[in-house]
Amino acid sequence: MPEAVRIRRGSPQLKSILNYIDGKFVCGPREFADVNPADGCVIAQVSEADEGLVDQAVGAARKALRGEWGRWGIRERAARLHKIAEAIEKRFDCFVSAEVADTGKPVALASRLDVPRAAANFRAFADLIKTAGLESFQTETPDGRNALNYAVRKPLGVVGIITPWNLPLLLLTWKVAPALACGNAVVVKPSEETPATATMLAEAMSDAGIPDGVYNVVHGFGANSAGEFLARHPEVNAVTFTGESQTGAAIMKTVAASVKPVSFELGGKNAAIVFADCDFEEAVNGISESVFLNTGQVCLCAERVYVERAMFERFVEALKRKAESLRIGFPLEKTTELGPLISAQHREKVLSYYRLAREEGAVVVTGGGVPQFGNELDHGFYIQPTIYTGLPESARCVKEEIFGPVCHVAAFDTEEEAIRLANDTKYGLAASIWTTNLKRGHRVAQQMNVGITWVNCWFLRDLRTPFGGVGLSGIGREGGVHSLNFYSEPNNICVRL
Ligand code: NAD
Ligand code: 6OH
Repeated sequence: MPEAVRIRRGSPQLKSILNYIDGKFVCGPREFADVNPADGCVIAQVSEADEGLVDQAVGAARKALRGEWGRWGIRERAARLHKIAEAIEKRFDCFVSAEVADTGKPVALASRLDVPRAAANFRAFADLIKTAGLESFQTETPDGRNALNYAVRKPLGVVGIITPWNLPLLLLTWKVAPALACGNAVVVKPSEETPATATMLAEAMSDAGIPDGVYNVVHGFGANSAGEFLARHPEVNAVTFTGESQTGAAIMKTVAASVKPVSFELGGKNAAIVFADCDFEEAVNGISESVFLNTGQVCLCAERVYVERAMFERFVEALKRKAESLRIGFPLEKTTELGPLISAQHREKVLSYYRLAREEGAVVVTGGGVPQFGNELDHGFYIQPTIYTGLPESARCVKEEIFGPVCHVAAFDTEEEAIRLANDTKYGLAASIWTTNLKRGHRVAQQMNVGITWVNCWFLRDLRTPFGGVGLSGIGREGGVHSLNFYSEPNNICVRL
């Protein structure tokens, strides 16, 4: 099998990233550039799939369902999923370097979060599919006899998986693993910004003995490109998507014509509530991580921080010190804590919010601009971690998802007010609550209008738990048995006894 990411002839630095269809790397008719956000250099040319190639990928997936993959039982599939996890770990350093080059995220972060989670995703769903049962009911009939109802899981068929650039391999495998555990074949469309690791995963699939056509990769963009071609393909049985809420709306329109199930993990404008009775240091560190991790490019990041008035100034000062101490730099430097944003275009969007915040009357506590390095990092898409105070709750910067290393901190006086402010959003993905009062922690958590609430922690994940959002933050839940329920169709069998 050819290498997933190849050095292009005549240009030793430039790689070529291809589509992967039916176990082969395939060129499309056009190419686009893959840019390293840390220095703005083109690191690869990516082959874009046209509608014909997307159709071939879907056809390969359909064929795989009719082949040995479709005949394997749960035990065999689960064993192969464990092998995929091992194959990822075998290539750990390659996955880390590719993810760092594509996203600009710090090598320390990719090594501790993205790549280990990719392997963990396969292990978690391999184990779960072996133990997850479905309900059964003994039904009494009017004539005094009985019937037995039980359900079995059937794969959906071909699943289209469309993913974003912020945690590319983590979020892709979060969907591929349960889809394969349930016996589906998949066609994935990774973000055009981060095509490398989805392509490298093809090699891990091959190492693990996953039959050709079960895992296919098509590269390209969204509208009128591979993303849309995949979503509207009549032979795709379901679409699972992670990305912006507006994109979710567009995909929903596209799939409506062929009526398929969708699972959407979308944007957020997440709140954190910090009570004066919190463990101060734990809260400052936790909020700092929840605002700045991955340069604020995690859907779960807090962009609205509500702090009890009694300690507002002390907290803002401590968070400012923390933000100013974050080490911005080369992603491959082990001590780097903050990398660049994903692209020049995304930095322009975040900077437009930095400008808007000032127009809306914000007090700039720290940041608000672009750092200067005096070296090649000045060509990267770096931005300062930024904290604002003083905005009215109606400000666009308090209402709209920015997706950068930025938060607005506001004071509150009562628990009721904090809950009202946190819930005053069209989104509803995640919240965090910081208090040492156990009863208050539970009480407030249960009133959060979101899919995921953390108390005295953030982004602490157990893969068996439901994950998703309410409102503009998504449709449905994935995680644990929720994923199995999305990626399979129950067939209820009623047997007259
Ligand atoms: P995006 O919506 O721009 O793109 C995501 C994917 O959708 C890409 O692969 C893109 O090519 C594709 N796409 C775009 N338009 C399409 C269309 N019309 N039809 C089919 N496919 C299309 O998102 P992004 O900028 O890559 O990621 C950032 C966003 O993702 C943020 O809003 C963030 O909150 C959200 N996100 C949410 C979660 C979650 O779990 N809720 C996780 C990560 C990111
Ligand atoms: C969004 O950017 C992060 C999503 C995280 C997950 O989906 C997960 O499973 O941890």
